[in-house]
Amino acid sequence: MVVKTLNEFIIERQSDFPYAKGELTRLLSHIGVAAKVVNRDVNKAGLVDIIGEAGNINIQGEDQKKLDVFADEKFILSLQASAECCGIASEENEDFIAFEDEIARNGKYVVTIDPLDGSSNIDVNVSIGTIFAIYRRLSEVGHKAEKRDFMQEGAKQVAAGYILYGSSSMMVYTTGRGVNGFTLDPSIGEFCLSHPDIKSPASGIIYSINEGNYIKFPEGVKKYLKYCQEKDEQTNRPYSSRYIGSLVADFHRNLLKGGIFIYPKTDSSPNGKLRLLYEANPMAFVIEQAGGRATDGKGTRILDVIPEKLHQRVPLYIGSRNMVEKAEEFMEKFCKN
Ligand code: AHM
Ligand code: MG
Repeated sequence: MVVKTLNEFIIERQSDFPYAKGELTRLLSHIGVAAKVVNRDVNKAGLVDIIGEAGNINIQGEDQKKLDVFADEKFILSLQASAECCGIASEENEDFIAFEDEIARNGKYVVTIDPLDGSSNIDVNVSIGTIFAIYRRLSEVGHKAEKRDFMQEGAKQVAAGYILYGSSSMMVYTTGRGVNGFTLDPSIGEFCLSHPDIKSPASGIIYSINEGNYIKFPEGVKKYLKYCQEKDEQTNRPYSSRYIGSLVADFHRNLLKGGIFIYPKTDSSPNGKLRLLYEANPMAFVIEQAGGRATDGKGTRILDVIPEKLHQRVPLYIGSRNMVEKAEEFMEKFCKN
């Protein structure tokens, strides 16, 4: 069987964009290379002394693990070396980084990235991931990136995707023309096209939410969960509850099998937990391109939210279209504000 590598596929798809000069192509392939480097270290994390906390607390007030730091560095270096990216905003750093060197300043794109998502799962050998989004810069080419380059609504993304470091590792991405998935073949060290044109099933039988927070959930979410657990043969209920605690892994499973992932606002976190720029927007772009839906649970499309802060959080309802719409119905009915 002839395999198609990520690089071959990216180059082949360049012609989808009539005026493309290969810049986005190069940027995406640099992300693919950094993903392989991070994957190698994720895989040997149990063998060498790179597991454990680095001793820093990141901007979100959470413990930063060593692998987070490693992944952050690798992606930053790789994006800078791509010569197409003038700056990067990472979940792990308080402020965005505007590359100083002249080559990078001529880059037309900026990247937002969660270099290692699901970090609480690193030291227990559970799937983790990387999430990225690419935007065309607003500031002038030749100058340093500015904050406004990163503060664009998700609808402006030109590409987005994720890497899942799981039982096998995968890269899934979109450039706004469908969603494609590539599995890393370790024997040849290449991501190979394994999931062409991924479609999100309109409905599924999986709901994913951290039910430990139940008592703090909005009434609409509590009622929706009850609905998921009730018996109804026509809609295949009760649904199954599946929650890994790594957004990439939970999202990926639901994307392939059909399901809904919810991280709602709670009494203690009025905007939920997940970050708009690094987590919600890229996943929302992917799910919409696969035919699914992503909103804040109150009818606002995630991709239409205008960012006000780099590390802004947003409630996230994402997955199979019919399931997200049903959850929104409950929110509409039981949560008036
Ligand atoms: P992280 O970026 O610090 O890893 O946090 C994000 C993760 C997501 O992957 C996951 O969906 C969520 O946090 C789980 O949160 P919780 O443990 O509150 O359920
Ligand atoms: Mg994260």
